[in-house]
Amino acid sequence: MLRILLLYLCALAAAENGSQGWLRYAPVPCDKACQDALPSSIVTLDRNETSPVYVAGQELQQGIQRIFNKTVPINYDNCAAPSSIIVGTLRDYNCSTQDIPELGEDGFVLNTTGDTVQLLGHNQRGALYAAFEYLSMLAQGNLSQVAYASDAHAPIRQVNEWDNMDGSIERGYAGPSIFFANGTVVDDLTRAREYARLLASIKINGIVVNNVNANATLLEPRNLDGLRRIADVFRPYGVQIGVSLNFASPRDFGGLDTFDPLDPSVVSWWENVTDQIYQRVPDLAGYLVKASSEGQPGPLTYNRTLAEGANVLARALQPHGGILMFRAFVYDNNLNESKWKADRANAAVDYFKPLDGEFEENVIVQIKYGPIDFQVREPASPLFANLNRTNVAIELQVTQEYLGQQCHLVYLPPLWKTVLNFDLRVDRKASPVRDAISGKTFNRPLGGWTAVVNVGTNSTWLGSHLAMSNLYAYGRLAWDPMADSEDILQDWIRLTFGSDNQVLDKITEMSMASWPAYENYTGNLGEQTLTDIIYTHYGPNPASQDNNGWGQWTRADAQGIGMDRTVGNGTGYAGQYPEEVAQLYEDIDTTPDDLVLWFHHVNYTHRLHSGKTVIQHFYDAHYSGAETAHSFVDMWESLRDKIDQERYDDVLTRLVYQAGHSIVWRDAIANFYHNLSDIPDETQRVGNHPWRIEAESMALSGYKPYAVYPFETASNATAIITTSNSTTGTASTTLSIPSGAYNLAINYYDLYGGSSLWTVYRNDDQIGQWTGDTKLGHIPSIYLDGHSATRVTFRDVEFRSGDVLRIVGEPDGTEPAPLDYVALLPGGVVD
Ligand code: GCW
Repeated sequence: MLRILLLYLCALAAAENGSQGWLRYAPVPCDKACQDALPSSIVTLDRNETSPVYVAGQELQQGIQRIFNKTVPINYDNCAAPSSIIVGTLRDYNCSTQDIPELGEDGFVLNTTGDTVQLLGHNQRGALYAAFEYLSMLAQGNLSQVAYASDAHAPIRQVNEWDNMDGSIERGYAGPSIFFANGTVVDDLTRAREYARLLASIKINGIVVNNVNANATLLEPRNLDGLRRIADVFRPYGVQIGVSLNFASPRDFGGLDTFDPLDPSVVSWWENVTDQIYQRVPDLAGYLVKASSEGQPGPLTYNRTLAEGANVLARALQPHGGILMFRAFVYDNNLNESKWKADRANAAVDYFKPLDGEFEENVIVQIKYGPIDFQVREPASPLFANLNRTNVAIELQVTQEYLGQQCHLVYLPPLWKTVLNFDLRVDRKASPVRDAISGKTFNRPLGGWTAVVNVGTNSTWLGSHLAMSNLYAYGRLAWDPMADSEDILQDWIRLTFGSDNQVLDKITEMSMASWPAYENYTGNLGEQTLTDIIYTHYGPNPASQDNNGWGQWTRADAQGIGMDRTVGNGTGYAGQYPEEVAQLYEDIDTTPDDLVLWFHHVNYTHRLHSGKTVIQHFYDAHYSGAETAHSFVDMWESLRDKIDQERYDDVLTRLVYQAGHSIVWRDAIANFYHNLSDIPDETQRVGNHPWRIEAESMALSGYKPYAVYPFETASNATAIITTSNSTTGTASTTLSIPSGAYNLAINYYDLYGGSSLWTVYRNDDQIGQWTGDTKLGHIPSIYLDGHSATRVTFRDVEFRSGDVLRIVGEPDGTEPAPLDYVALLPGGVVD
């Protein structure tokens, strides 16, 4: 019995479900010399069990135990012991007289060169960061001698969670909230604690726990008590919590008849609420507010300025030392596309520039990286160059809202770096965006970083093992934006999958290729992602960009495409940048190809700097992007023997899905613009699929053709569905192909509302079977469209001419076993 139990425990310990993230601390081989070189004790300069320094001691002990199987005792006041690790604040460290460099807030010294390993922080948090950094070295098998001081790029390093009180998460793809359920804070905060640990290990010091589309019931006493519990869980890791507020709370929750920020009753209501929160959470970081945006209430309702609204909250926070993160994401979502000069991208500068200097000192304007909304490519928000008397922070997205919803591998740091490194040329001097957010450009005291993360209860946190590289890299860049994307990635790979060179190379190669590939098979040349902006933000729907008030327009018609954002002839947006940049973008000849459609409206036949026409670039990029996505599957499969089964299988499933969905994207976008422009692909790939058999052209029984909308999300615009919700459908065809082995790809639609069962036969032999219930985490669709379109592939199936291929579909619920086409692909063909 004991043996069985032990075996069971071992299996549990080895479970690779992703819950430890990059803090797995897998064993590292360590010979006698290595063992001898390991420290023999840990000296922790704080005994208080809820202090970050105490936690650092525990982390060191557990980490070394797991990595090297060595038990190292912890002492609390024995700083003289040689061969020990000393962790604490500089103030508490009085064991040596050697010079210690000046450190900034949260900074630390890491020194392994002397008798002792010194992990010393400017504050408690800094000491914990030093401990995690040292452990990260050890976990990567790096026992080298290092001595350096490290300081934060900026004081604000936060994450935002868009968690709702009912436990759902807006734009979350990894299950429900770890914080809230049924209108209140959950009892069990174990996962919250594990999250705090992950965040501290990447030097994140703040978390806003609820959605910016905020629910005022957060302010109910029981929920304020819940916030106290959440703060208690995060505090030992040096992470301060913050909350999103609903600007109409004084009226909608507090019972006042107004939420006018200048009304004295509203002012004192906010002061009172703030006092109540700080009674429970004395170190609350502060508030986050989305006001007068996308239907959220705000000061504009009362003709008050955004600054007047922000300042009321900021002043309520001042006695407590709190900060107000005020979002710049304010725009009119009822714009009129028939007006050539209307432009959503102009909104942030239009609203905020006139208010520069009017915000209280503890306000930080939180600016999305681009002027629209987390698209696959955007120019840097010009607002970073336009606020010289206001603190600013950048808002990034780790959750992949417009970028494949964690069902596509997209390593994001290279995208973020296009913005962080972009030189705004303020006053004709070097002024990269990263300097604006640190406060350097305009000599501001506060500033920094936030990222929308949206972790959920899924054991992998983000719903996908590989997506965690984005969270890890976000923290690393917020500490040091000069760090190299690939170096960060490789640290993450070693910590997550071990140090095998082949593992390192392949995951590096696929991750680094992933954002360019995603851009290639979605929206090119700065025309945004081209996902469905009205519905799921997931699959392709280029038409959804236009003819509505959201202002994410492409202005595509039969002749051309692109937003003219020049000053000379367009919306004037280019003129929001400092002069040198404005000139660069004003002129199509100096505008880089990858943003040409962002700034200019051109004919499809316009020649890019690359020498290609716009339309041919679309076609070529889409074919090449999909091929790259297919190569990820091969790369991953080459690691079959090097990765544990659990993670190997999970990642493979996602990469195979991504490869299939990249074809859906490729064909949808290529067909859409082919249809619109009527310009053929020079190499005749678009609309020409020699290996495909359309489902509607097969012999059907119990199935009927169905015109898919948008048309471009079905091959030949048509699919088949069962004739009723309870009729079994059969589609069959007699093959006339050269005999041989083929990869059999079948495109179907996986709808929300049912789990159909499909079975495929070659003559009477069953080749395979699948159900329509993939739960990969992206927002599902109730329609046959680019979100539900999915591919299943059976590899290396032998077919002979004359064989009958038959697919039987059993509908379920409201899902009528839809099929689009089958493709018999000779090895190496991607289509
Ligand atoms: O991109 C949009 C998202 C909304 C989000 C909004 C915002 C929280 O689709 O879901 O609302 O941005 O950033 O406020």
